Amino acid sequence: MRTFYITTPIYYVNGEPHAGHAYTTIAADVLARYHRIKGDEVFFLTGVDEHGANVHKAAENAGLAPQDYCDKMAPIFVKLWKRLNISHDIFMRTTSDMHKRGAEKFLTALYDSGDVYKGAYEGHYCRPCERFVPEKELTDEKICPIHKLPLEWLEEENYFFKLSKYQDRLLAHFHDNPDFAYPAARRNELLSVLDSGLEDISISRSSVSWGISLPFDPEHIVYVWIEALMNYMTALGYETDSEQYRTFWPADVHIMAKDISRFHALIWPAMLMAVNLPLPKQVVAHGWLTKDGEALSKTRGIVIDMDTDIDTYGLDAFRYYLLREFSFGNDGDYRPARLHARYNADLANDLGNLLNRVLGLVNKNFEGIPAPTTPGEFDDEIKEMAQTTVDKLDDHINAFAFDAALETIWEFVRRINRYIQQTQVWTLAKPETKPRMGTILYNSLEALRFISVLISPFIPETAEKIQKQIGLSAFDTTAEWGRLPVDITVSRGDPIFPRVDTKQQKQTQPEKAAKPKPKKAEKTTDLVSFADFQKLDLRVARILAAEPIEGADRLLKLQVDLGTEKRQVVAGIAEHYTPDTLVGKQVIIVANLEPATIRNVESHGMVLAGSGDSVVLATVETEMPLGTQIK
Ligand code: ME8
Repeated sequence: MRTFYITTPIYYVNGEPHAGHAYTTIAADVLARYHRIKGDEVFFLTGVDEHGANVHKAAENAGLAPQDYCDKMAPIFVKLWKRLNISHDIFMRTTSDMHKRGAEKFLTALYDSGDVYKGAYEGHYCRPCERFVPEKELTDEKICPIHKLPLEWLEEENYFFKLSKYQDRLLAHFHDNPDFAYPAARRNELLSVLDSGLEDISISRSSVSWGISLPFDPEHIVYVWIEALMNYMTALGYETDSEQYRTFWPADVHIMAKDISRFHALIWPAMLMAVNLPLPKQVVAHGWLTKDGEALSKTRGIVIDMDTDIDTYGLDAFRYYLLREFSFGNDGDYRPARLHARYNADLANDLGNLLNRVLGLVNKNFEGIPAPTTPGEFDDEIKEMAQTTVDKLDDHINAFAFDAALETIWEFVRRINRYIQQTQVWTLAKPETKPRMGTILYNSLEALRFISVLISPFIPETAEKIQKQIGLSAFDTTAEWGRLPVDITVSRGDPIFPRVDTKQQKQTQPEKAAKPKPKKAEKTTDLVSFADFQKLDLRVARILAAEPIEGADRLLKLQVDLGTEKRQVVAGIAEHYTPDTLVGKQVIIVANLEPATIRNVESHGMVLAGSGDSVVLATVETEMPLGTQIK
């Protein structure tokens, strides 16, 4: 059996967990769940980093002894992971005995390797990073390049690790394993650090008291970062060389944000090289989650209110939004209005309505799931697409492209909606066409079962609800066509994504971007004649490309295909859609609007969108030929 060991960072307990921590942990959870359904033996680690000066200080501020403080904070993380449906196998704490003993064993081995020496250290120190900032990273202002805070001058007697000695071996490792540090932007950053030369690093602190003593000199406390990295091994039972340790080490994936990839992809591998242990296979770093374009900061009030959004839309919508909206390696700006739009469009409309519709038709026309006796047009295409979706999904997940993975699944969801439409299945209830109706509904239900398997790593509660409504008694994780039994009773089909009251959303989500809407309603009571209405040429078009317009935050320049011609249209939707999410979408265009020049950009037509608390593009329920007229 193949094994898969995945880790998140162990988070500092000097503050409560926030949406940034949630993002990494949910992404790791998706990978763990995906590998489980593929049949791999999975070990998924998350946990907390409890030592060091910052945690000590937070304990003092809280008026608690450090251990008592950690004992109070750790359960807050556990509680959040439970709420977010995280399926970790271990919640690691660095104050545990297992970790302490394992870290001592590792430190002894490191010392015995001959790569540790004692020396004096003086330099510019960043408290939040708990590290000396190397000379070459220093600016004239002497501020931390990560935290942008002033650095302290610190002089200490420290133990050092000969990191510089591993420069060439690390370079060779990067070259032999192009995906070791991932994605490419991170790899290139780390390669340039390597190219500019590594300095030895201090691995102990004599000014810190909250931590683990060096076994070879108990006067010194191990530097919290060096200790924390070892947790990935101590958690498995490295100290006793346990069966679990031998099964799962080396880790397949260490996942984190880009702030800490140097520790994981340079220092940690060098430490492992020194003690002759295998290196983790991949160090993967995603971008920052921001709010209104700014770094999250509790003190500055830049926070993401996860609780409200989960209460309003449900956990799965929150998980879906985080993974679908942002491209994994890049920074992503969190916008409740976009969560709202995704909820309505992708979840409630595309998926929820499909399930409801199919179950409704089965209930109305059959006693339980009908047998697929009468093949016909489109059936083979659907079956093939089910398989290609599985394959494409695998490629995307292996590349950590969660957004593309979900888009691939949703292409299949939309294809099934179109299948229903193309076959006009609801018209086939007459006795002579009923066997064909049964076959189409069987295929649609089997497609929904497939979809539930594929979405289960991302939105596990929804996946289970779907299979339950289809009538399956135990969750079937196998993506093989034709496994759906016939004659079982489907349920009534309560909406899996019920309508969210926008008033409730408005109250709980005071949005910076939300502007009072002009009261158009009174005006629209003026009636127009049918002849006037007919003057409008509304057509289905596809967005081919989208890009921002310099100096116009609300506008996007779109290239659209109307079937017979291509057009450029300016749309005021930039606050609600990022360009990459628009490409490929079918929209409705007012094709005979007078051309206009908006901010020096020509616009030939107008894209229609629902415009209320959020802005959602108007589209057709299932895909239609480009240029189709809307009447
Ligand atoms: O660095 N966007 O702990 P930490 C995305 N204890 N991810 C974010 C984020 C944001 N705005 N903010 C935090 C430590 N994260 C050490 C780790 S591991 C051996 C020791 C996530 O509490 C992201 O995963 O500062 C980032 O790398 C991590 O939290 C930092 O957590």
